[in-house]
Amino acid sequence: MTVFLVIIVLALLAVTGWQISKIFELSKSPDADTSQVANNKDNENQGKLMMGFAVFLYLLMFYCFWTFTNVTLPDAASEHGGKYDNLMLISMLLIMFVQIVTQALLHYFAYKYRGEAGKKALFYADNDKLEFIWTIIPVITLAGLIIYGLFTWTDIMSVNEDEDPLVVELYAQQFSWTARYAGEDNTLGEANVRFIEGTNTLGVDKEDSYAQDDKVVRELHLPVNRPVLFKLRSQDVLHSAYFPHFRAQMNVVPGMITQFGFTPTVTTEEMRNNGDIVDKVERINDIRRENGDDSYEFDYFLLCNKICGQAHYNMQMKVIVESEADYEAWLAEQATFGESMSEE
Ligand SMILES: [Cu+2]
Repeated sequence: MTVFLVIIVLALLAVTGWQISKIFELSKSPDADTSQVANNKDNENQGKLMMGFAVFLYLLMFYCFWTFTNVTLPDAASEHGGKYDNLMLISMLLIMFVQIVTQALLHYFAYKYRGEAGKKALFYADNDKLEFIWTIIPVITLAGLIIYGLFTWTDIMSVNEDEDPLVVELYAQQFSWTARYAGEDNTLGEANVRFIEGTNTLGVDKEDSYAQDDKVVRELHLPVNRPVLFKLRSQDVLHSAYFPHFRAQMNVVPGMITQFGFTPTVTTEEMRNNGDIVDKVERINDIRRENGDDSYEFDYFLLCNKICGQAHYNMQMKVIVESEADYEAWLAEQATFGESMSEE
């Protein structure tokens, strides 16, 4: 209802503005220039405005860099993360360079070649040499960028099975994540949506011998420097498993298993002591203190990055990266699937 009223008020304001402009038009002195064709003065003003707009764009850009770089992600916490960040940095630098030059030229030429009475545009059909140059430079640059990107992609996406990655299933549903560790045999038991019953919320096959030692948990613990291979399943709609700090993201698709592997290299404790994170946590806590909220402590998170419904924004799971010993101790405390099923 409020939205409807706001729309009506805005529409009425627009009509008022339009009517006022008509009154101004009518109240002009009869000898004023009422021609619809732009004269030299109009063109001069428009040209200067174009230059002013370019300056505004550059200032806005510098302002944004200055103000918002402190909300970007800290250094990557995974082995492949550095390569990903490099690719991103090189692409952004290239885009920045090209846009700074072309914006400047575009706005300057709009001013320089503004309309003037008696000035006639030069008729210039084509120039093969020029066309060749402005085709070949983007072709080489883009081909280089794409090939570099493809190599990086292959490097990130290939999972080396010889490294014996820790296999963990991530199960997505509206609006939560559940993790299933593959247990002693490092092999996940079969699962199917038809087996979902009672506390077996992931639909794990109770008859499957590989499933007995699986461990279903609501918090993800990862040993530092050990490759992890995530197998992703969804119960309902499309979700996307997103680990911003590890520079990892993969769609979670109902009816199929997708995967993503990475090696965490920075423990939660180490990341909490990272300068950027210390600053960021301090700033967040200043705001929280003002609002009378409890203080916040940094943690890695697995988020959902696909708008999957009403509570999508809150679909998250805490991720703890710790030493191998701490991880083993934590895992030993978790009940196996076989144990939790026999308790029923
Ligand atoms: Cu989701």
